[in-house]
Amino acid sequence: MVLLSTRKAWPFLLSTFLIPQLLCVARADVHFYDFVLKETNVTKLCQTKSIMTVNDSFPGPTIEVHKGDTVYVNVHNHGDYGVTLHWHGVKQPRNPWSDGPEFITQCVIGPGTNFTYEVIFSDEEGTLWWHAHSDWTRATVHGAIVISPEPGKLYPFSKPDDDKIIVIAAWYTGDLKELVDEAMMNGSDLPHSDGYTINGELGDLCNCSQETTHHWYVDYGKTYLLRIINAVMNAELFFSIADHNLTVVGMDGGYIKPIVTTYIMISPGQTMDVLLTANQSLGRYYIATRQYSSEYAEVTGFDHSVGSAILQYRGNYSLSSSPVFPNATLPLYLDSGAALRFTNQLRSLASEDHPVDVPQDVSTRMYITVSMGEILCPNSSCTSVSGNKLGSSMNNISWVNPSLDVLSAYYSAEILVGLIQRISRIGLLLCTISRETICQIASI
Ligand SMILES: [Cu+2]
Repeated sequence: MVLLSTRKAWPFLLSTFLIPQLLCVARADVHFYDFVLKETNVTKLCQTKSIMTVNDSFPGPTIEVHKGDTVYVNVHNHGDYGVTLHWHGVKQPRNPWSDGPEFITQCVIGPGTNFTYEVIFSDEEGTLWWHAHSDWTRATVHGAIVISPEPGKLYPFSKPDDDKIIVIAAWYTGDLKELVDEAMMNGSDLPHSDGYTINGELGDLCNCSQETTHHWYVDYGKTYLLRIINAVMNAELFFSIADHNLTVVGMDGGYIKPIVTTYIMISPGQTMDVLLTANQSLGRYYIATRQYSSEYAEVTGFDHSVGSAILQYRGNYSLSSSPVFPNATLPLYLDSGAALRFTNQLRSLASEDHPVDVPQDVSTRMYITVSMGEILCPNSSCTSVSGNKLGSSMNNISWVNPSLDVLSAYYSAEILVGLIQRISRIGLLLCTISRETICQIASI
C-alpha cells in the first residue's frame, strides 16, 4: 500500500474527489438589497394619508432569486417607530436570527438604525413574499419574492412567455396604527378594511380610483405565470379574471398538481402560481377580488368592496365602453361551497423532481387549543359592546410583549447553562489536582 504525504495527498484528493463534486453542485448566487423604510403620502378613496413604505413604493420592491441563493437585505429604518421584516415561507434552516417576527427572533429595528438580514433559500421554488412583522405594519410594508428554478433546471410545466406579479392588499382610510392601538386598548374587534388594492390600486369600481386603476397589458396567444399574493391582514379572498381560465400550478413556494379553474380562494399570507393563456377576443377584462366570509355581516361586519384591475390586450381594436366583469365566476361573500370546492382540490405535485417528504411515523402527539375569549373588565367597564376585552390564547396562554425577544432569551439561557456546566467541570478538574487547596478557591 502506498501512503501519500499530506502535502502530496491534497492535489490527489482535489482532483479525484472534490473538483468533480464541485462541478456537479449548482452555483448559488448571493444578492444584496437596501430597503429604506419611511413614511410616504398616498391618496386613495379621496383622502390623503401617510403610510410606511419600503423605498417609497406600495407594494414594496420584489426580491428575485434562483432556488438555493442567499440574499442580504440591509433595512434602514427612517420611519417613526420600530419595525422588523419577515421572509414569509422561507424555511431558513438553522438561521433563526434572520426570521424576523418581532419579539420572537429579534427586538425591533428602531428609528434611525439599520439591521442586515441574511435570507437563506433552500428548497423553496415559485412565489413567496416578505412583510413587516410588527403590529399591523405589514398592511403597507410588503413585497413579492420570486424564486426561479436553479440555472439550467426547468419548471414542471411548459416555460411561460412572461411573469406577472399580483399583490392584493387591504386599504384602511384611517391611521391604521391608531386604529389598532385603540382596538387593543379597548379590547374591541380589530379594524375592517375599506377596500382591496391590486398592485397598490383599488380599481375604478371604488371612489376616486378611476385614474389610477392598475392595467396589465397582454399579447394574444402568450401564456403568463401569474404570481398572486394575498397580503391583506385577515381576510380570505376570491379572485377571478373575466372569461379566462386559470391553471394553478404552485402554492406557498412549492408546486402542486395543476388545477384548472375559473376562480381561486386565497388565504391571507398565501401565494399562488397560476398560468393564464391570453386566448380571448382582443379587449379589456376585469381582474377582480372579493372577500370570502363564512359569517353574516351582522355578526362581525366585513369589507364589501371589490378590488379590481384590468387585463387589456395589446393591438388595434376599438375599446368597448367598459371591461367585461367576471359576474359568473367570481363567487359571492358567503359562498362556502365555492371555497371548499377549490381548496379540496389542492394536492402537492410530489413528483420525482419535486418530492414531498411527509413524516410517516408520529413519535409525539401534541394537543394545541387556539381560542378567542373575553377578558373580564371590572363592572363591564371596557368600551366594547360586551363591556369586556377580546383576548386570544394558545393552550390558555395569552401573549404579552416581553422586554427581550424569545430567541435571545433562549440563547442566553443556553449560554448560562453552558457556562455553569463549564465552571463546574473546571471546578471538578481543579479539585482532582489539589483537593485541599484549590477546591476551596473554586468553590468561592
Ligand atoms: Cu407572514
